[in-house]
Amino acid sequence: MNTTDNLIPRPSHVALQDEPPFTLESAARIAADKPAGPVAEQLASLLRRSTGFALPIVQGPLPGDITLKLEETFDGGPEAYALTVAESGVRLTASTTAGLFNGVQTLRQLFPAAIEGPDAADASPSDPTWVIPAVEIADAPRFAYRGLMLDVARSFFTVAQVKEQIDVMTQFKLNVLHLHLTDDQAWRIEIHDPGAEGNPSGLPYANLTALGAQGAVEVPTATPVRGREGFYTQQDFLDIQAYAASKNVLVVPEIDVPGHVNTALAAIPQLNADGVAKSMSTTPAVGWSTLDESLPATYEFVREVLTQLAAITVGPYLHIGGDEALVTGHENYVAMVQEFARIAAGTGKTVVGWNEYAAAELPPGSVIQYWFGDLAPVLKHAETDGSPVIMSPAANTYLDQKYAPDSPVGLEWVEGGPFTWAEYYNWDPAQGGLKDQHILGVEGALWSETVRNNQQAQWLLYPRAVSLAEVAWSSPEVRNAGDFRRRLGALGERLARQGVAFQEAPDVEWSGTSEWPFPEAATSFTPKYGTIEA
Ligand code: TNX
Repeated sequence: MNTTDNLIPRPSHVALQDEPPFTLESAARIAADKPAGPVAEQLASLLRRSTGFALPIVQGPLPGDITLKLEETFDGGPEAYALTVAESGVRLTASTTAGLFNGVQTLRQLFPAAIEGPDAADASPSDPTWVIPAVEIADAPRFAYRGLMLDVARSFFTVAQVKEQIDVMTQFKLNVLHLHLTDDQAWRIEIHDPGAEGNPSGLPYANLTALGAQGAVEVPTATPVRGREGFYTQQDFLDIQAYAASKNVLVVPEIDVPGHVNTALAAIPQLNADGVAKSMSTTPAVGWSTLDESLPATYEFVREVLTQLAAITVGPYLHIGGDEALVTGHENYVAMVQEFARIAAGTGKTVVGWNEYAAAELPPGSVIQYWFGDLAPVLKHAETDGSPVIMSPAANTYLDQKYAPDSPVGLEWVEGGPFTWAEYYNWDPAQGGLKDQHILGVEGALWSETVRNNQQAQWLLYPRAVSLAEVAWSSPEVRNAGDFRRRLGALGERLARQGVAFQEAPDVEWSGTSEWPFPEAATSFTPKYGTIEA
């Protein structure tokens, strides 16, 4: 076994060559043309940290260099890459910088685990550490959309924390970060007060964060630990997206309507039929708030918020939620969602919503994110209107669920749980009649009712998000659960060196250990549609 056997996600083609290996020497350089410069710079800074080598970025390669090459004619799809490792040098080819970025993640894993640091002193000087077997790799993703969702509403994550999450997820070629920005407990994105002209009813938009940023969830346990507070300015949101883009990650913002809206009802009195603002709430209960279908202010509000959000969203998608509107009434739900989706599409973005919204008529091309319940309406939209589907079935992708009954954090309402890396590995997104061509991709959601910092989030994410990364990237032909378990074991040392917390799944032989990020008492609580009332 060597590093070519340990790659995660598993590439389409890996052919070990019966030739001498490549050794990265201190005089090596990284050869890259201008457009490949930023990716080359990222590779260089990663390698410099642990090797201590200078690794300058240059134009033409010499023997012993690593070459990054953009070739328009290279085919295999926009994210594909080819990697050749030989004694004479390393050559990475792709048609886009996204392809190069993906290849760099593979190259990173081909180096010995010591490449992850923490520093050069750590490497044994007697052993020529930076050796890679000669290998030919050709690789491309099964699905274009490989996402994680972070619920920054129930408990806030700062800009720095979000960037740190991006750093970790991208080594597994995950390329979408969905931010759940609003919910019953809090509102996390700045919305400016528009001038009088754009605000016929005088709605106090700035109050959404003035009041709503101080909100957070509080789970009713023996020693409740309140969620974190905070919000993103519009500039913060742009900053997150710029950072994400540099790592091949697209950000998808979500404003959850018409349910999960108590914060909006508390901040903007006009959204209530009686004109009286609701109180803020910390309950983790779901499905108890709704916008009012009959109020013109409802549509004014949604239009203004989505218009401002669209203006600061770099990517093509706007997520409008649509989940768990349990007190809305079906007809009102359908009427509102149809209008909200139309408004969102009117901003020029592609609309995304949780699968309940498939009950409505949607603008052409709208994306459906399946999480729970009947897949049939989703399939119907996919087949008749070509709606792309994001697969997030709770029992295979929900990263907020416990690993085991004694997990110190996590929820456990999803049937079939608790869930380990295996349940999130052993499933196929193409199910219930859906075929690969209907599926945009896969996303794992980290709801944050029980999570209070990045390390705790990482512990719930890893290794399960790694399972999802392979499900989303690798073709079924190269996937194998037993082999994946072995590769997870080898990954342990890398995660440990990166300082990433992970659950030491008891059925995996881990090559490194995780920190235990739970100084505080367990925040265990069970119900969802059960005993906690608003
Ligand atoms: C369901 S999944 C929700 C969230 C909760 C989550 C807890 C979905 C679209 N909605 O509001 O946080 O369960 O697991």
